[in-house]
Amino acid sequence: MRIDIVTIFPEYFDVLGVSLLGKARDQGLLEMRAHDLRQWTHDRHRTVDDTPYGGGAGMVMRPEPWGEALDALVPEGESPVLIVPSPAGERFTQAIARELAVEPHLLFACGRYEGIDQRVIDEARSRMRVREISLGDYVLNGGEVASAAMIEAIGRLVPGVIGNPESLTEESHEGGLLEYPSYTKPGSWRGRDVPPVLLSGNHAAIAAWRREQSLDRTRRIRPDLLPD
Ligand code: 6GU
Repeated sequence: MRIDIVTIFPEYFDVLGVSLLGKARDQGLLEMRAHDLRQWTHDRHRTVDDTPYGGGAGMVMRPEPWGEALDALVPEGESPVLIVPSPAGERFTQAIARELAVEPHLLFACGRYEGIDQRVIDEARSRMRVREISLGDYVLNGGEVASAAMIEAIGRLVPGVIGNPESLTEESHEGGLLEYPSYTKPGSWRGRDVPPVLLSGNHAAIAAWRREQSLDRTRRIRPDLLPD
């Protein structure tokens, strides 16, 4: 999978060289590149923003550098998915991560300030699939951290990125419930014992206990995930 990111802060994406995604990049499974939007400016100050038409607080990103960036990064006849992180977008979920994990090419457009001139997104829709996506109901200063989170959620679902694919099926948000609690050695720590059922060797009892824990945790913390 190829992932291009356009941002005025490419250094935010240094994290993509670390840990699992970094290894996947070294192995050639994920080809991730962060591009500085300012390379597509032509004025002395490398301006990317301006005041909003209609007035109001904050600045809006001008369309011209974005148009040139998309022209440069989208090969003729190719249709990547353009992802525009925005608190005004649809809410990001594991289901969306799964949909995007099978795409050969994703392009993240990280806005700053009050966002990107809407014509960039409208024009892009005429030649590629566009998704405006929000991480959740809170406000970040720009799309960079949101993009990094989405890239991690999507990238780890690309075949080969995670060594043991079974570890993907048990986790929170894959089975519709929150994940059960996990324990490792030692069996007793600061007066707290590992639940005895996990030491029983009874696989059916362990599975039943884990399911009950998942259900209980989901009822307490995320009842909205349970069917009515
Ligand atoms: Cl995707 N962008 C920004 N700026 N803020 C957010 C967000 C995205 N998701 C939640 N808050």
